[in-house]
This record gives sequence, structure tokens and C-alpha cells, in this order.
Amino acid sequence: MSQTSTYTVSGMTCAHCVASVQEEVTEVAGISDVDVDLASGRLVVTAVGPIDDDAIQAAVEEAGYQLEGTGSTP
Ligand code: 9UX
Repeated sequence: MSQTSTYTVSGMTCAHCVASVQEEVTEVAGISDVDVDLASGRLVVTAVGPIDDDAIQAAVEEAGYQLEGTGSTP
């Protein structure tokens, strides 16, 4: 069974930003599908097994952006 997790990415301002996030997150182990919406910043990740939130966050940061709702304050 696959599962999905939804996150919000801040800082994306153009389609290339979206492509960067998509590329990095797709490389996370076990991830089978990644959907990124520029307007809302919504990131939906699909995987066959458990989704490692820390790995997703690291991938987003690797692309040059931040996840909202992670860290100390919302
Ligand atoms: Mo265009 Mo997106 O410079 O970071 S790629 S805004």
C-alpha cells in the first residue's frame, strides 16, 4: 500500500523552483511520486513505505527552500 504525506514549502517563486524541489524530493529513498504546487507551496509525497519527514525536509533544504511547520514556530 502506498501512503502520502503533505507539506508546505516556503520560498518557491517560479516554475524552476518547483522543478528543483521535485527533483530533490524524488531522490529520497522509497518515494514514488512527488507533486508540487507553486501557488500554494503544497508538496504531496507518495511512497510505498513509511515516509521519513526528516529526509523530505533535508531534500527541500537541499533544493534551497524551507518546509513550513517544521522547527520551533509555525
Ligand atoms: Mo527563478 Mo525560482 O531565478 O528559484 S528559479 S525564482
